[in-house]
Amino acid sequence: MSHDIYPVLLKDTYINQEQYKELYQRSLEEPEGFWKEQAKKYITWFEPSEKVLQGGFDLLDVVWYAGGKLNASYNCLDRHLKTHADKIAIIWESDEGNSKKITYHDLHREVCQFANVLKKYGVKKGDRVCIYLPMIPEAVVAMLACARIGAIHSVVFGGFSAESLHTRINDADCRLVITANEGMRGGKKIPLKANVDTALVSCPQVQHVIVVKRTDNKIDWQKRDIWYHEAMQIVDADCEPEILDANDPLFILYTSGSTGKPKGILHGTGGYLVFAAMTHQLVFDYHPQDIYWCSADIGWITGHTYVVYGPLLNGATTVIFEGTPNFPSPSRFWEVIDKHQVSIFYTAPTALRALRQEGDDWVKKTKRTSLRVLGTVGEPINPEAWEWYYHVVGEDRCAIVDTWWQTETGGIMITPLPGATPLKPGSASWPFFGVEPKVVDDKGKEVADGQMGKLVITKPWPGMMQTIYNNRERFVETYFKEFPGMYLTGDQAYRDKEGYFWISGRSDDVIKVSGHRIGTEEVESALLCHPAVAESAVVGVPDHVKGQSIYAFVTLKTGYDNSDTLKKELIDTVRKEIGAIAIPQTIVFAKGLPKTRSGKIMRRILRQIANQEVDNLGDLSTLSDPQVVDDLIEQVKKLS
Ligand code: 7RM
Repeated sequence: MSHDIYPVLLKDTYINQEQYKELYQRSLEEPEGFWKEQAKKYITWFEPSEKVLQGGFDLLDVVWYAGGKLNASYNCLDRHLKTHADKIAIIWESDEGNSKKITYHDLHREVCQFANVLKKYGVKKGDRVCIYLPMIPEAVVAMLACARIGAIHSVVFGGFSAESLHTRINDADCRLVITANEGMRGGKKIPLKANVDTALVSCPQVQHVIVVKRTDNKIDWQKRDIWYHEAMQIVDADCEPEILDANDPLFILYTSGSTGKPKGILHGTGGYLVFAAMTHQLVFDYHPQDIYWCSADIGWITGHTYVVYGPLLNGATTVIFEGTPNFPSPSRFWEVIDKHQVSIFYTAPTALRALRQEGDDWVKKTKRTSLRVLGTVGEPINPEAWEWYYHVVGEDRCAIVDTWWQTETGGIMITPLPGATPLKPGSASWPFFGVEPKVVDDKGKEVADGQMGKLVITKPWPGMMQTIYNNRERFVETYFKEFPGMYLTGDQAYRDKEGYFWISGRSDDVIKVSGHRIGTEEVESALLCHPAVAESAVVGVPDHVKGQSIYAFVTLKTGYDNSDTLKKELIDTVRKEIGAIAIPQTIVFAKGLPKTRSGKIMRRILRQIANQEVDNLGDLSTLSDPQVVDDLIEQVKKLS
């Protein structure tokens, strides 16, 4: 395995290669001292913690910064006011191409006001608030207002359906929902408020819905609805931040796993914020004069940590982009970069692959001279897309950071640092400070360099989730049961001789479609909602733009025939049950599915069939009906 290595380009960064090695060593050898310093450096505490790290993975009793007192919104806002109240906190770039700038002073004021609105409608410390908003400044205001009063926000991505929203509102027992009348994306309207109304049909605990007016269109109005702009007029602008414990929860964010319904990943306050601020500063080499833009939606963890908390903790100017990469043209990203003089840009490989496909001219007609650091996240980046980012977008002058992390990890775990790490296209490279990843075999034994295995993290880090909301059992079972004492990431990887990690994808039944994390079982359950479907099995197949796409095998109940109409109905069912992001690219109607004699569907075989890798299907003798395999191979061939 030989790979091109690109030397480190940037000078005068916070961390050079020598410093990385030294500090990394220290962070593992002396975690308490190391993380105590970081806590002091990055966060303003009302009271410092008595104990930096308590417990460990053995007993699963990890507690970070026990006894420390702080407030997230105070750290993102108030503490910056003395020195730079007039600095721009948010540059909002709307779908239509308008922009709006909000200073730290103004953002602070709006957050305080909205915190008072929440209080007025009965929201108290520890209550859960659901946020179902487009990418507008009010989304940040809502998150920070919750944090200010100690309420726990649960942001639900605006692309999820009413049904998904309903499940999430109920699982977290949210008391209040914040939405917009409509969202705007790529010139299309999204009926957010109408979805909320549908979702709330059986959520009696939700007494109030606060509605931001994003468009001029009329919507249905319920007795429980309150206009955001009206509510804001009748509250005052003073709201003292609640003094919270480091281990009071900050937010819940739902994410898909290999089984069952989505898990509410619960993050605490102290550890999460220290990790968010530190990674944001060092991974992007963020300096006060930078204009920083992460294109992720706030409905995902990347939006939480690197659109909102990380940058605001560091007093940065963060761009909030409502639009899409190719509307009105594939130049949009690069035009926004020129317009706002963005110096740090963080996006997903899937967006880069889609734009690369449109040709270099869309990039080349823009300047991009402000760019210095370019990041990617969400899925492996193939070397071709990496090279394009490096040469065409960054014109060989920008550092690329391919950052590996998860909803569960809270922040970036494996990544180059701009001034420290020689780059290998396609590798997320070296672990961040305090993070000790290993690659192990099925028994949990570390494998040799160059050998593929399961990626685990062996030591606690401050950004790690606290638990799965209301489901401690599932937390233990999912992440710590297979290899006691280690955190199981669910990813496959190998480490090369120079210590670079190469993460190839999931080793469980989770797929990443355009960087969106989807559990195959969720799609299967959605398909089963259609009366014609007897059984379904869903696998991921490689897609040259989306990374992976969804491939569904379906058997029908007697009395139903396959047809294009039925296919459309199945697609509509998935759209309704989950959202457009989970729609299968291909649906194969099968006579039967390959099963073991005990009735277990053999996904490995289905994956191979979907990928048309059928030369070596392995031992089929354990199948209850080996015949079905030939039929499936036939069907798949016909479709391709
Ligand atoms: C941040 C985020 C997590 C899963 C993770 C991986 C995949 C993310 C990379 C990556 C290879 C990367 N959170 N993943 N980043 N794979 N290289 N740089 O995406 O919870 O939604 O997904 O995403 O499989 O387990 S997530």
